[in-house]
Amino acid sequence: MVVSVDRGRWGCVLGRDPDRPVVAMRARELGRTPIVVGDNVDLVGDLSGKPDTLARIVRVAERSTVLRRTADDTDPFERIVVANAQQLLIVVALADPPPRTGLVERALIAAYAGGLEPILCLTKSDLADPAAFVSAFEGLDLRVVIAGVEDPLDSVHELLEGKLTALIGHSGVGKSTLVNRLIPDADRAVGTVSGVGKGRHTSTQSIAFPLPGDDGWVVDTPGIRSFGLAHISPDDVIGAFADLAVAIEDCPRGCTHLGPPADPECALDELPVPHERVAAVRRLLTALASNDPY
Ligand SMILES: Nc1nc2c(ncn2[C@@H]2O[C@H](COP(=O)(O)OP(=O)(O)OP(=O)(O)O)[C@@H](O)[C@H]2O)c(=O)[nH]1
Ligand SMILES: [Mg+2]
Ligand SMILES: [Zn+2]
Repeated sequence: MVVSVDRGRWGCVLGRDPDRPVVAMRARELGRTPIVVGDNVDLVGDLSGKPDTLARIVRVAERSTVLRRTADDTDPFERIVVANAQQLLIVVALADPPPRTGLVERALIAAYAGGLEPILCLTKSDLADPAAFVSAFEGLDLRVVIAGVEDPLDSVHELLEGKLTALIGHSGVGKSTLVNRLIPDADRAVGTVSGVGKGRHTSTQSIAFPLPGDDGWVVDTPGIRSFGLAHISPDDVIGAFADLAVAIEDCPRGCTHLGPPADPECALDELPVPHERVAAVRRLLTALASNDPY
């Protein structure tokens, strides 16, 4: 598995020994195939992991999930943030920087479209109460964990057990702080939040760490400012909700599923399911249609 990427060199682990990653390059025949953290790859060459050795990646296995984003909603170049993660931990500080729903909605959309189960993870619970922010996502059956520095992490450990989970969020929300609490050996640098609402970017690379005591992994990622979704359609989002996905087969061609007045004949308005869920999914579709990546 690829655990790190740095300027044309991939750190790969055979099994779970992160102390001796095999450093590899991409074999020429792979061209510009993206290879990202979480990818399972085939290696040839020197696999000893000794200093100054360089293996070659000759094949990238088919991915079970893909978290993609673009710089903004018109950017044709999508990057893959992480491959094969079962879960996306969307990390939001309850204060400093102040929480905003926009980035969370966009991360949710990317998770649903990419086949990852999203989890909302709230930090800095010592500074503000979570209730108001959490209520913005009612109706999505979204799992929520509170993981401030003063909160016990039992429930987080439970959620992460045996899974590959990527952490994502604005700079300064406490991703690396959380990774260090979960994995003391990770020794991630932790920053200070400078200025109002703007963290400096302390982490500059994505790295996967094995969770001690079970076979799960967490991927710490650099803070993001925006989350472009140029490659995602409303149907990709609705696809994550099985009953809604079946329903929209009855929508007229070109339906954006936002409901009246834009889509007066949207089949989501005919459903017997609780109204909050359709409303919550439509809030995501509105965020997707807004073309505002921030
Ligand atoms: N009060 C309080 N501060 C916290 C909490 N969690 C993290 N911090 C502080 O927030 C600051 C930023 O934390 P980091 O862990 O570096 O944030 P990050 O999300 O990794 O930031 P980037 O690497 O830039 O993306 C540090 O000063 C932490 O000590 C918390 O629960 N409460
Ligand atoms: Mg960090
Ligand atoms: Zn529709």
